[in-house]
Amino acid sequence: MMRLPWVCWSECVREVGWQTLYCGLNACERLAAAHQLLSPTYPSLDVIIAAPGCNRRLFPNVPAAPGMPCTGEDRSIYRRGARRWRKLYRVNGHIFQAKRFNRRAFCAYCQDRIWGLGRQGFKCIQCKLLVHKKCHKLVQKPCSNEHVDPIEVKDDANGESTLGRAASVRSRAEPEPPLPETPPAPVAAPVRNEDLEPGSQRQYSLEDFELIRVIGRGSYAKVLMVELKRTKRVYAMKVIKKALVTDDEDIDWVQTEKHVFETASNHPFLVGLHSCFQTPSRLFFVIEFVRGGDLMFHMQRQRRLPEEHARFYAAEISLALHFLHERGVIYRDLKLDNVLLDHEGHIKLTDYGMCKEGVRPGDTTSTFCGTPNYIAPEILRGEEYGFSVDWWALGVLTYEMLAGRSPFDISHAADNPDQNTEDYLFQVILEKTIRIPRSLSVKAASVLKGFLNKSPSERLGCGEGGFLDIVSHPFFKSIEWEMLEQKQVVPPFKPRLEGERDLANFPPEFTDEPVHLTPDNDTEIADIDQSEFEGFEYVNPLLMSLEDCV
Ligand code: C58
Repeated sequence: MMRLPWVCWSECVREVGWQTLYCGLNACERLAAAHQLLSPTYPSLDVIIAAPGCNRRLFPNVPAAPGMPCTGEDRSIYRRGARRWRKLYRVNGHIFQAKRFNRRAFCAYCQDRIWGLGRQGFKCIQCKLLVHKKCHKLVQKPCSNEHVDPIEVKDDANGESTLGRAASVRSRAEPEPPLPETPPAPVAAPVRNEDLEPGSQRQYSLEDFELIRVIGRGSYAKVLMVELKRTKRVYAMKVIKKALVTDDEDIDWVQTEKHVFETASNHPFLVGLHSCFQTPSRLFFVIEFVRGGDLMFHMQRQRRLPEEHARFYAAEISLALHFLHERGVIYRDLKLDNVLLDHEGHIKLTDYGMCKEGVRPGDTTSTFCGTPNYIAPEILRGEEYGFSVDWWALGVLTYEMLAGRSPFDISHAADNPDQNTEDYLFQVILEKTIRIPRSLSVKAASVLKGFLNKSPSERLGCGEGGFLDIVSHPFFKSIEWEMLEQKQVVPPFKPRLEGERDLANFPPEFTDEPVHLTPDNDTEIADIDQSEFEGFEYVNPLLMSLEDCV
């Protein structure tokens, strides 16, 4: 086989994680394939990669070894902002992109409807042909249009909930078979603490923590309660398998999560970050520990909350959401499970894994994600959306607090297979008029109707007045917003906690889960492009100085 020199590609090809994409090819062939991608006539490749606005530049350079930077290559450019990558599938001249469709989409191959969660359909970015994912390889009709539009990239999610726990998920590409000849990329060597310059940060590693128990799990992450051995302080540790990040079409949401953590560290109602570190197989976010459990757990014991309590939580959550919105972040995953209570009973939002950053007022995005019961109608309709989706979710959550059930409670339909599906839930969210229990006050009914308006432009918090419309809503009349933000308002409920590590408020689901992490698997690690995670390590200087006080 012809040997090609190692080449660094432009910014747009750098981050793609070759090995997951060019299956069955060795490193040189993959480079050749990538090269051919840049001259769009490569016939045998059926999976290619592109970036929005990719301008097809090359680094005309040869690095010392694979994975090393070229002379003059500034790696920091690859980690800027949130960029979404899309995977394209080439069949019969079509270039298909995985997409989520609304209910009016039909497959050009089998004629059936394309609908459901996840990127269940493919659309040709040239001729706009729509097909099922499962049908795309069978398409015989050649593509009629050679023109390629630059397109935005989308990610998806699924899960299910009424007043039960449900995971928020992003769809990911089908895993490719492992490659035989992938040279393992060098893992950035952790800086040994004793080698640090005086005054610089110490880094953390897994050995610094004792793993106490599993407290939560999502589709991407496992969350542990841990103790920092040196100080005996307790933290929550979110563990993400790198293989899940690189298999995905979107490889930079981890970066977004870290940015949001950095933003959040300054707000009383958002969990802050202690540190980040990595092993060859995993990423670790060490998070300040919030001890009072979550609102889901609390609700499961209370059935429904007095209006006074719901008002307090809704108001603190509003301040947290508004803080994120002002900084260009859509939270996108507000649900009972993500609202934690601290030892005094104030709220803190956790899990920034679904956040969208860099959103300016009036900007929109179109990613399909969230947790089904909380997904706003505009997302389901496939429309562009903005901060409005968070106010919708706050409406769902406030309804749950006040009524003790979801506004889209479809549990009565559980026995009917036709009605026990996500499709049915989405249809209910899109079409059903929300019934407010008569037991609620007029003001409570009004605030729920305000947030649960199916039209985002008319929704409470989304009009001209923006956040001020929420602040001045009659339901929140008794709230002193400034005092509230200073944590000067006494919470209506104080979680019962006996000592630092009281487990009484923790969800019982995880009691039997083994707390250890499975040992690293060499073949799995060989497929990970470690350069994706360079610079992930982080230590929060504020929390560090606090620690040094003890
Ligand atoms: C709580 N719902 S991020 C357990 N789950 C989580 N807890 C915390 N952060 C996260 N202090 C989660 C999950 C995330 C993504 C995947 C899904 C689960 C957390 C952060 C800071 C405490 C927890 C319930 C709970 C709350 C408090 C203690 C124990 C359990």
